[in-house]
Amino acid sequence: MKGEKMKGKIIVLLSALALMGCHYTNPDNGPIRLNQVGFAPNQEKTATITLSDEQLTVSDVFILNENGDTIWTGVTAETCSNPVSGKPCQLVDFSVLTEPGEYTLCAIHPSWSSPASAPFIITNRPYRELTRAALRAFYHQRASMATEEPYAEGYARPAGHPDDHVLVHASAATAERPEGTVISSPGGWYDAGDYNKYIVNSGYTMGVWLMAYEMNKEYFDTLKLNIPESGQAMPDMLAEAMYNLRWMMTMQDLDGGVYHKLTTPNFEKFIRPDQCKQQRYVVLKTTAAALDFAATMALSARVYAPFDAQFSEQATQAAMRAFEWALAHPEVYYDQPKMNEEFQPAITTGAYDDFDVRDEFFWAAAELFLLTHEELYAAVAVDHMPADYIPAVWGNVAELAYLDMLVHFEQPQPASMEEDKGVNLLLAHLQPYLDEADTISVFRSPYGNRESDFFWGCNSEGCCWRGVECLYAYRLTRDEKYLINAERCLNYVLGQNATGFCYVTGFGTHPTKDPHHRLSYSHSKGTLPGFLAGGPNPARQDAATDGVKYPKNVPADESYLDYQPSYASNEVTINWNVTLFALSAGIDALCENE
Ligand code: G3I
Ligand code: 9MR
Repeated sequence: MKGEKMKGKIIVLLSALALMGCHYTNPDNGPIRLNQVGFAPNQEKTATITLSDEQLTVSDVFILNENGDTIWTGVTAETCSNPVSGKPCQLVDFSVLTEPGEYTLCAIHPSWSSPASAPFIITNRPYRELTRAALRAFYHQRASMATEEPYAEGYARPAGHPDDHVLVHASAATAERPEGTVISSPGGWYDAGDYNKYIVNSGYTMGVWLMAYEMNKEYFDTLKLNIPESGQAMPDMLAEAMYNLRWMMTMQDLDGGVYHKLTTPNFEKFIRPDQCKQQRYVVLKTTAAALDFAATMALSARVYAPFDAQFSEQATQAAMRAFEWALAHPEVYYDQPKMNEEFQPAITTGAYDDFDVRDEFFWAAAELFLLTHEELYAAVAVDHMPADYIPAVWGNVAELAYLDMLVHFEQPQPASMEEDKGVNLLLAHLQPYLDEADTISVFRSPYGNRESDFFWGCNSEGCCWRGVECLYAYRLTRDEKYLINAERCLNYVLGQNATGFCYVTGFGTHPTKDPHHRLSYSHSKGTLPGFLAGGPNPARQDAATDGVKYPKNVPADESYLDYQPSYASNEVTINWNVTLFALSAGIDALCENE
């Protein structure tokens, strides 16, 4: 009894001491993990406390307001173990807190000197700035032009890669355009941390982009991006995309085929665009490039019709011609090593290789059918309807077709594509992850609970995209659980995760700071804001690179280095940023309508 009393007194004392010191002092990831960007008043709000085997629970949790007053005391859920790492964690649910303001969550634990979370905010528009920055990232990625004030918002840089003197590579030579023919293919976005431009990835990016627009037209119609085209006839986000679409059009050869990429033979050094002098080439026309291009152009023809009829018509023609080329060349795959055996100069940059193009046929045919209602396209779509439901990524685009057909169900559909089928496939795909979020997840997230959740680009291709899928499910069912799980995915990339990083540059208290990004690295002002890092990747394809040293024995969900040379965990890419803003915009738009 005496011992119990003593223990009680010690806890009270510790709590008092800790309270006095309950302010955020940890410059890196403290033990309390939460969304560092903010919450809307009525959202679910949780934090995850990471513990150690020596101390499996915290004694108290409470929340302080800006004045240091305790405005909430709560309890933690029972200690459970992170299903990926086995580490003990406790979840705190403080959803009852709805008053806008800035707060700190404190948890008392004898071995912590500073038991506070990073400060977090509750506000009515939590993700508008994030969405805007994630979209403005694409302005920074623009090739062939300088970024200038007032648009560059502090990150101006000179132009590089005019791409008006691009050579046709031997692999892409035709009678009309023999090897060495000079073509002009300016504009578009740099793909990623590197300066090349790849059609397959661009196509996927445009698909997610334009579908996100259609899901949240009103939101995007009023979102000001401060780009040179702002104030013109179309919404800023469509104007930004147009910069890339116009480049994509230049990648179509006279015969309708589409070059796989526009690239230097080898990756450039970490220098500014204007310092890059390597010759650029357009390389091999592939089936995947033609089909991703066709799908993109068909989708663009629909979306831009109200704003630019001429472009819409041009896009329709380009889509049809690329599709026809693909039908005539159904198996031209991008096999870089094989290509290099045959043609010079050897090309060693990103491959975006894909040896199964059934899903690309499905997507292109579906988009062309939605646009033209011509039976030919319906037949090809039905022929290529996939057996499995696989989340959309650059190399598997079937789900984009499903989702686009689903939200346009008022239009004719290819036979055998009944509404229930598409909806059921999506919901069945999501259910196990939603169950995990409620039961085993220490992050309350439908993402990050399996080893297999961690791979190159998983922050986007896994996490943000799962959130976007949840937004589609919410739209189709209006069942709140899908919206909550979309929000949980966003919480995850914004800080409620195993590393404690907010994986978006320039956001949160512990953001990614040193991405594998030539534009950031070579800029005198440092890292550009609004970019999503690839994320934890236990495959560590970059482990042999100089300086890349992952800590030993870290679990899959912590296999991440905020270090520029780590291209397999810390690169940034257009296809990843598009899922980030599709998710944050979708949630923000719903917060706004509340
Ligand atoms: O498909 C297999 C899967 O079966 C296996 O379980 C898993 C294990 O790691 O690997 C899967 O393949 C991975 C593939 O992506 C599909 O996701 C490869 O290991 C992985 O190496 C590959 O990574 C791609 C990477 O290029 C290397 O090719 C990324 O998805 C892709 O985003 C990335 O793209 C690069 C461009 O080439 C160049 N520009 C930058 C860009 C981003 O890093
Ligand atoms: O910088 C390159 C990055 O954009 C690519 O995604 C990555 C994978 O293709 O490759 C990076 O380049 C590295 C190369 O592959 C290996 N040597 C180190 C390069 C980075 O400095």
